[in-house]
Amino acid sequence: MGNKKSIDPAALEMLSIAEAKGISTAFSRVDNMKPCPIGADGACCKNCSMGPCRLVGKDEAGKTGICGATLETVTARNLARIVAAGASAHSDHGRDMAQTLIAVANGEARSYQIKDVAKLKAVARDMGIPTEGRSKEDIARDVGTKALMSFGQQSGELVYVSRAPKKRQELWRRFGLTPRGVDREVVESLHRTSIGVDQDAEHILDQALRTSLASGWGGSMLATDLTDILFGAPKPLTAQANLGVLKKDEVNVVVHGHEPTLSEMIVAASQDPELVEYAKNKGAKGINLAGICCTANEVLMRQGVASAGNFLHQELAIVTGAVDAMVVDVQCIFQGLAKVAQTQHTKLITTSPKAKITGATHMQFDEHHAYEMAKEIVKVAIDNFQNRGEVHIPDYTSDLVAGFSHEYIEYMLGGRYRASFRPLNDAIMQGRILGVAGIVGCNNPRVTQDEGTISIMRQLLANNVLVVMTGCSAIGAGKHGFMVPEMMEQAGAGLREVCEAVGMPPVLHLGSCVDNSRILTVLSAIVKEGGLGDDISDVPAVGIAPEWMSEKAIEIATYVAASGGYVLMGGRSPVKASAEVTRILSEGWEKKVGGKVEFVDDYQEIVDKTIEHLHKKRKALGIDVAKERELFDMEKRRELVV
Ligand code: SF4
Ligand code: MSK
Repeated sequence: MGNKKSIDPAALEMLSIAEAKGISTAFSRVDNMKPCPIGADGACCKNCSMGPCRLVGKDEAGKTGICGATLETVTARNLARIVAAGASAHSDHGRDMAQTLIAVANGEARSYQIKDVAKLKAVARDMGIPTEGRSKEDIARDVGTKALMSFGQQSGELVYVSRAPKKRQELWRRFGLTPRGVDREVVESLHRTSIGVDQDAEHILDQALRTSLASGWGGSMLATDLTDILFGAPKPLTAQANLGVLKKDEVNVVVHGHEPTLSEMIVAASQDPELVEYAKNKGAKGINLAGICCTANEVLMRQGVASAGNFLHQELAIVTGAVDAMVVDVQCIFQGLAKVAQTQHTKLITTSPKAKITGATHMQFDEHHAYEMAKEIVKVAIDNFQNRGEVHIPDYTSDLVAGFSHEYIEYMLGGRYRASFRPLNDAIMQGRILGVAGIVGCNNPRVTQDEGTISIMRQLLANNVLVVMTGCSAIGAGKHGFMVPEMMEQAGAGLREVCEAVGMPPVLHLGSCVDNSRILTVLSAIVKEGGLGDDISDVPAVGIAPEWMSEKAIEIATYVAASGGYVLMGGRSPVKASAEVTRILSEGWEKKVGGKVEFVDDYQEIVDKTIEHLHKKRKALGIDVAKERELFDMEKRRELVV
């Protein structure tokens, strides 16, 4: 890893301005804040006031808490709590979407419509809700209610568990890992990890697996589906990314956070002729909307709204002096934004009833009056345009193609009448595509911004690995120009041939952090299509989060492993203190659930391990020798189906 703060020239340009002006950002604060090595490695317990206990002694006594908790127990408990926090963040997002859908169905949130009726019916079918002869509102009310019930469900199985391959469902049942209810699993994790409850590392980590599944196949998957129902399943569209998307002569509104309910309305408000006229009267040429983090991904995937950048761009966007309002909801929002905003004219506006920031203006969002609220917020930005001081927008933007929902991938591969994953499975079986890698996750100022994402992706493409992306990694790839069809040039010959035939780029943007659930759906569809085993753990696929920082990233990694996937996380391991917990996450989980999580801080090693794993899976499937392309007739196709 390099010593540079970022490989993005726009970030470096803004950082030199921030430095010259003495503006503190995460990039500068990281130099003054050394991580506590005890906490970083998972060896600190502060679960009761007999401690905190720091289990760093050389002998057994030094590795035992006052209550007698061992290093293994403490490290496992810490990880389980990280997973529970991540699962609650994604799932609470899903809960909000369910409540919005019900309000829309009841006619109480008139700013929204049910845009994707086909998806509504597909979800209803999966939930066992009748659709025949019913209005979309009635179906939506039942879907929203059933979704909401998943959170408080006390027993049985979450409804989306049935979407997983049969073998996987049976495995979860066999080990008692099937999630019962979203909230129940999170609460049980917190209970079991409090002082004096669950004190067996493997048993604690089993609950971490179950809690993560409650998000992956529950809260997160619901968030994705319900958002698609309300705002439409994404389809490919072109847009732009990086700080250069801000406009000098227009009112710039930046939306940041995770939830799409307000930002979708802000998209509409920014195009409202009355407000555009108002902006012109104030001396601006128009209203320009851009996003940061996953709110950006939500409106990018569905509306083509430009992304001003990923996680570490949030403060830099304000340093440009061109952001008239930054509107935030929940998750991944630096408290430091308030101080940076004070150095400029920018209005920082918090909107969620769950999140206030000292020093910011709070305009609480209410879905029942969503459009009016969005107009008020945009008006605040317009009124602020004339207060701008010095403006410096770095001249960097890249074009990108986003909007690959799993539905669209199926359509893209098989065509309108025979939507199917068959061509992808065939390409993997023939060896044209070595396998699939999901590169996901955050930025982290402890490593060079975007370096891990880009260097790993570049090598995997050259090795014929199809790359799917979400979250801030996806924005990183977009900023560096990797999400356009021309990037086929970076792909190996086999991958390139497939991409050319299908007409798809070799790097697919699948959406926001909750949309990692789309990766689970794609993997299940690949298994169902046949020829690549009968469980997700058989598919040559790897998940990678090179620059992760959030609890949500650990939770995603855990549900991918629990679903049978191999996950490589960059950076420091939060379980490094315990060799036993490190072993359980790797060998232990691989033996139990077929997937595993490993922390590897060298990018080249991540690439090497990925390629090695894909070959290992191919060998197990008996497809490790490249075959010539063969046109399959129906009889041969039937033989393939297991
Ligand atoms: Fe120490 Fe045990 Fe209390 Fe943790 S729970 S702080 S290990 S005494
Ligand atoms: S926003 S969780 S920094 S990906 Fe989803 Fe980005 Fe990570 Fe937040």
